[in-house]
Amino acid sequence: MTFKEYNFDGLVGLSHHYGGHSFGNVASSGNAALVSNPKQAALQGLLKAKTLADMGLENGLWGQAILPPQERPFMPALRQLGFAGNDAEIIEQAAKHHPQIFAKCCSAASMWTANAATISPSLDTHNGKLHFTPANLVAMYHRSVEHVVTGRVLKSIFADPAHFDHHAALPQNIIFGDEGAANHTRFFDDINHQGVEFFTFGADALATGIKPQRYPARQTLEASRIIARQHGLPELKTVFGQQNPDAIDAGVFHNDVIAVGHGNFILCHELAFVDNQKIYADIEAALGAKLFVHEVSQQDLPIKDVVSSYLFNSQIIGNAKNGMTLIAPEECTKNRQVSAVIGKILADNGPVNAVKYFDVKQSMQNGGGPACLRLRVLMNDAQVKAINARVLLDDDLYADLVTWVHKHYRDRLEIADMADIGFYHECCAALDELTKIMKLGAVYDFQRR
Ligand code: SUG
Repeated sequence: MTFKEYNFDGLVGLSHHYGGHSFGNVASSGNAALVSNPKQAALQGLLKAKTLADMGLENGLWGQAILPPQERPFMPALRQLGFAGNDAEIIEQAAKHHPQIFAKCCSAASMWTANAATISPSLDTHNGKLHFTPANLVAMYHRSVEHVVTGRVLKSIFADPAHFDHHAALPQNIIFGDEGAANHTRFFDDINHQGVEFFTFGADALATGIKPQRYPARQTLEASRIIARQHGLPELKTVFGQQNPDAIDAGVFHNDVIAVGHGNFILCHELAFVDNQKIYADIEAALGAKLFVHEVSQQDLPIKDVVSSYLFNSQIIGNAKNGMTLIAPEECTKNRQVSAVIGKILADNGPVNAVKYFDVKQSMQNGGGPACLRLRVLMNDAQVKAINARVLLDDDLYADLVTWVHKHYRDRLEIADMADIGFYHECCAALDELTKIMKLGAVYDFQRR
């Protein structure tokens, strides 16, 4: 069986806005209240996905798919918070009297599908099935409401129980804080063989070990352990490592803002982990093969530039044999030190030999780069065939989605605009049409009442 990696990119939702909802996400906090452009955001994301789909079609090395956005304003959350009446009354009360809570219930953050779930390919798991655990995202309220619909969407796409195993999100408690694939990287030497699953956590919530002081440690060791256990990963092929608390306090809220791994390669900053050398050694030992490491020093790239450029939130695609490509945010071209670091990455003897820049500025302004926008799923042909929805991105789906965005999205959105019941109806009409385009079934609450 040959396996191929599919990147599932999140389609940006109609309510994409700058709400300053994420404490510790320096980029998003700094841009709070900026006017957003949801149409441009969705088109930027789709163009990145389509470019990667075309490249993958040409070389046969990877695939590209799309995950849908969620329903916002999110009525089930508003009802749970005590707002009552019909939809218009709920929106009016919430927006008027509790505008901050209302805006959180309008967040389009599900677009960062790296946080949607943790996925273990069938090559690694105890029963030879592909395992999914939606992330509970408990650290931030506006994200903690995502997991039910995320689970529903994943079950709708990956429906066949012969191939796919779905778990519920972990309990909604900070001891079990889980941020999904943003803190999970799979290494492998041969794409068709068992790999090494590497979990990074911000703190051990059950111990008095080192922790960030200023900003929250969103992912806990306990959460990572549960996922490894329920996916049935062999101990010898699983590595746990702690994120450097100083980096979290500097705005590195997820590990994928300071490290990225692919195949037998890791690119990271010297402040990525509590003990970088031990982590490289543990991964290499579990891999049973050489791990190529490119570590960037604080001198070459200070941590504040790590956060402003999002260099480490690049995707890495391709393989060691044919060469890997860095899919980097355009912001990297604006910083001389970052350019010099990229020059060094390309010049060393590691697997990366090309870089391609993408404009995903609308997402970047909320602290989400190219790698945040995608969820990696390694599948064989039988698993791809078992997919139950129209999610694999080809010319036709791309054309349909671009037309759909042009038809439904606004090009200017402020928080106050979402307080209008008309906006909610606009979003529901658009999403209802989207479920038909993508053949998803009734995944949204407004379709199930
Ligand atoms: O969870 N931003 C997201 C960004 C997620 C990036 N994902 C990864 N690194 N994988 C977050 O902080 C901002 C929304 C706002 O503030 O309006 C937000 O949720």
